[in-house]
Amino acid sequence: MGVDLSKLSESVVKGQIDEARQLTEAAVEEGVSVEDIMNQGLVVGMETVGQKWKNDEMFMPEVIRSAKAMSNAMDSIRSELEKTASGMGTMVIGTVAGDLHDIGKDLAAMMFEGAGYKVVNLGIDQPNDAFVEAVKEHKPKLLGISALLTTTMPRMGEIINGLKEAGIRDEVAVIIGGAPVTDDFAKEIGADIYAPNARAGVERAEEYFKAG
Ligand code: B12
Repeated sequence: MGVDLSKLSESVVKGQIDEARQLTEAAVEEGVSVEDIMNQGLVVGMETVGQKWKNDEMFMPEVIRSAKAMSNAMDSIRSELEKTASGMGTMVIGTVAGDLHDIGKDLAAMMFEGAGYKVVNLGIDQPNDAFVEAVKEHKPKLLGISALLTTTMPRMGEIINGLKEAGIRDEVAVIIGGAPVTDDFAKEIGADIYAPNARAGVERAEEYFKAG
């Protein structure tokens, strides 16, 4: 009886790609909601991974494996996630030009997807214009920008200026993240929301929209 969702989070922490997917599929079959699968299983697992990484208890290849386990498990509930997705609106997310880091950005994308957003993931090394064009095309509620290098952080401000020049700055909330990014930096460049991690991103976006 009953799939134990803590086993699911454990399989993510351990990077057990097949097991995470099987447990996810079993939970779906038993009628567990995708919200519970995400929030009590997959997300909990990935948060533990984040903590362990910070405490030097896990190494990068293991983190990548865990992220793969989570995204592979999410593939099996994607159609269900998409059903709820329209309710939360669209998010466009990408990593800035000159920056090849995508692990954190993809985690943020997965968390937002899990929270019910339809996510358009532009990928890494995206020129400023690609963000502006994507906002024009997809009309997202939220634009997520990721940068992991101090040398590429300035692109974030440039993208916001690009939105202003295109006359669409007020049509989208801008959320930024990445290890070197801070709250002060977000204020400095005029971003709407800063988040130190993916879960906080979802929460802060929610607070931002609630505050209107
Ligand atoms: C893995 C890694 C790489 C991999 C990237 C693989 C990949 N597919 O992403 C590779 C090997 C390619 C790489 C290359 C380089 N890297 Co590197 N890399 C890292 C490392 C070790 C981990 C980054 C990571 O994935 N962390 C795990 C994830 C989960 O955390 P995260 O990215 O911070 O994301 C979380 C939050 O920041 C947030 N978040 C992130 N983005 C977003 C976006 C939104 C919208 C939201 C809401 C939240 C959010 O949520 C995430 C999850 O909670 C870091 C060290 C570190 N401590 O960060 C260095 C690091 C970022 N790299 C660094 C450097 C210098 C480089 C290189 C220049 C190295 C070199 N000399 O070649 C190149 C540059 C390549 C390039 N042009 O981008 C430096 C940057 C220093 C700086 N301040 O500028 C770091 C800090 C290492 C160091 N201490 O020197 N790197």
